[in-house]
Amino acid sequence: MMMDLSKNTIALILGGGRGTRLFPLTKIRAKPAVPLAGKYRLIDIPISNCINSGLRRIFVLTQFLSVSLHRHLRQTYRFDHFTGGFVELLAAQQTIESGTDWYQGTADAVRKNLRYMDQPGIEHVLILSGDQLYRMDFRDMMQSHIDSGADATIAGIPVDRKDASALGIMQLDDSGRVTGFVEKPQTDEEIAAVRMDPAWIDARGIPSKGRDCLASMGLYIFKKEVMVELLQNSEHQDFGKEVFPGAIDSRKVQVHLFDGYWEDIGTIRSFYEANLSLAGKAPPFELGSVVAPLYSRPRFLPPTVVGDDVSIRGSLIADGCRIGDNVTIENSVIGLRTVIGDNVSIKDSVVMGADYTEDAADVSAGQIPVGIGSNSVISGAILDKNSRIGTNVSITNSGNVDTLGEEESLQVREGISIVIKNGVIENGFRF
Ligand code: ADQ
Ligand code: ADP
Repeated sequence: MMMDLSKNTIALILGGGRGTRLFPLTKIRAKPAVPLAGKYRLIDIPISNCINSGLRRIFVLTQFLSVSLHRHLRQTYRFDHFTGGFVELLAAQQTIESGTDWYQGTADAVRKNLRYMDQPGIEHVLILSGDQLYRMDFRDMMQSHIDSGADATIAGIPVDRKDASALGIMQLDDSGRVTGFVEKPQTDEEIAAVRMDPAWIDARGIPSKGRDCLASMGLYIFKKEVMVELLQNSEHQDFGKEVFPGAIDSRKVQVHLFDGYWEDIGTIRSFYEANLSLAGKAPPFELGSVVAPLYSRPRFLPPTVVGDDVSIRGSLIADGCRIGDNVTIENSVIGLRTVIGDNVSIKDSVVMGADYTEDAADVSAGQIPVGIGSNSVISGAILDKNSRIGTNVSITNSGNVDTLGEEESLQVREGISIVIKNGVIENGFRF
């Protein structure tokens, strides 16, 4: 019989520290609220995985009491009275016991909210990251956790050595118990100390394909009382840096192997590439899975209207868009309510769309309307929501700039041009 997580498990989604790696997308919103794939938000991924695994008691930990995040959660995840389910936002707050600090790290964020785990019948706590794209049935992970009798179970995925230095790398014994844990090993010696024999991975039914490191996916199941003990009796700030390295000798920490698509989307480049990978043929992650759907806020938008002589290749087009004549869209994501003028070309870009549909009458004289004006060319860019791109604009980063701007409407990070939320780009602007 399938595991039932509905009564004995709580999920805690780590919604993000300051989110500086996703600046400027996170400058005015909490990371979990960042739009993804034209109509979702980052937080929809872990929450959908929870719901599809039968887990409906969900806390989201965030640094900012973000209005847009709160609204999205409130309007989307409404469980009926009989499931006992909830999605609740726990923002870093000042309390007498925990002081005035923001969360100092992942473990500290959980420590400051331990009292919410103290609910009758809760035996396990599932800790998830808020900035990853993957689909997992947490019941399988719970099965491994129960079968091995572990105090804590870490989801692990084989990776190449070149990816190891950005991740927590684990060494395992033959029973799958974690015997070594190094957070983000940088030197060859550090990696050698936790390297696995690819044959070990092959022997467990996962083709290693030469991958000789086992990375922590940042997804953990703890026995609740063990987690409380580990956090209450230490000052550890971070799971990867301190809690696991300190716990593996005295506690039974096991791995749950996973080998599906899994992508960390915590940086501008990985976020951009993950969005575009969803737009292509045979995407690595199926947005439209029937067995494990991806949920988001239901909206009542009209179908997208497309003009004459429009060519759309390898792209996602969300609802409520208005696309003019003679437009070319290639390898791009076009988000909700995007307005595109005539003779526009969009390539390799993530256009997030708009929060509202602007009537012509709403645009005052001289103001640039929301959307992309006629005769503009956009390539290699992220256009955040409600941006106003004028006519005859070219945003192609023709000079291959890597980083630009802090305050301007147009910024560049990791070689990707970004027009910030509500940003305005004047007619005829060229970059
Ligand atoms: P990182 O992703 O580098 O490595 P971290 O920055 O701690 O670790 O973020 C983990 C998750 O927690 C992210 O979703 C992040 O947004 C969130 N987070 C970070 N600080 C937070 C805070 N103060 N309050 C709330 N949420 C916060 C981790 C592990 C590695 C593992 C990778 C896998 O440490 O061992 O390999 O995840 O991606
Ligand atoms: P972001 O995607 O940048 O996080 P938000 O979700 O905060 O953005 O959306 C911002 C816009 O959405 C606001 O300008 C606001 O007018 C509009 N909005 C949508 N729903 C609501 C609502 N229920 N209450 C108030 N404003 C809303």
